Amino acid sequence: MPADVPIALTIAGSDTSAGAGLQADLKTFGALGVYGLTAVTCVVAETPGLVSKIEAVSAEMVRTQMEVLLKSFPVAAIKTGLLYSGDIVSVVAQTLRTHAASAAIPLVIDPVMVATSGDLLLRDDAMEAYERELFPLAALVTPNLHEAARLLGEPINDLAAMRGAGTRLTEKYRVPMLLKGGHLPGQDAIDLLFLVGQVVEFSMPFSRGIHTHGTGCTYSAAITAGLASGFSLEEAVHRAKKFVTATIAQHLSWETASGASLHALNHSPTNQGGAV
Ligand code: PXL
Repeated sequence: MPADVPIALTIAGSDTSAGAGLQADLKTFGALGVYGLTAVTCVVAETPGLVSKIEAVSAEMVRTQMEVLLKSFPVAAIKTGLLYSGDIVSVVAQTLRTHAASAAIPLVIDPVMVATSGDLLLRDDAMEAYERELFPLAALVTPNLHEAARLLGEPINDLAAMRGAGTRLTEKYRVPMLLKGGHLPGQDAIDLLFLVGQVVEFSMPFSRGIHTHGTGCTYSAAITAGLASGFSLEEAVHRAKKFVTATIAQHLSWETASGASLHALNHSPTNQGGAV
């Protein structure tokens, strides 16, 4: 890689099955020409669809990982994934305020609460810390519809509700929001980017019947890679949407010993939908 390769940092959990979490982030950064750094928040023992056990790293260790990296590397963009607990959310926010705010490094927050499998990943005490301490630092927050519904306290069942919810969330937190409509029924996966006073729609064909473990992580990592590479928020989302669609369309599959089928996103798609 040339010397001026951009650097992105992910602060996230480890997914043993490597389709989501910091493993997805690193693969995505690499595929998009960005050098990835990691600060691990927790370790999740899982296979796609089944979380067996989660164990947190201490909040102090999360702080130390971030500090050594931010003091040494010219980090161009940062993302957060699974932060697990209120203590970790607070420490991440404090450390970013001290070491990243003055450098104006854009922060993408993927407010991971629940896995695609439905398993709860984030502890309840983390919600308040997110809202009070971390969201104000964001260049972008990327909730899926379940997460957006939990933040607003109301269900979001169609595109019209999504538009209303995005407007209210942007007013509530005063930061750009990307609402991901992948869980709505329909032929297309529609996402809405709420910037101050403007809504931009992104739509790509929806691939049904594929286990899409890790799409949220991959999407926000690709946006972060775009920001690290100097693209505007809108352009970074546009390119990331194409990339994530390619990772799903070109997914990998295997058969297990018991005859079940396993799917994984292909984080090195040969055709990135024109994304690079
Ligand atoms: O996809 C959400 C997610 C994020 N981060 C980690 C995970 C998962 C889902 O299982 O394990 C570490």
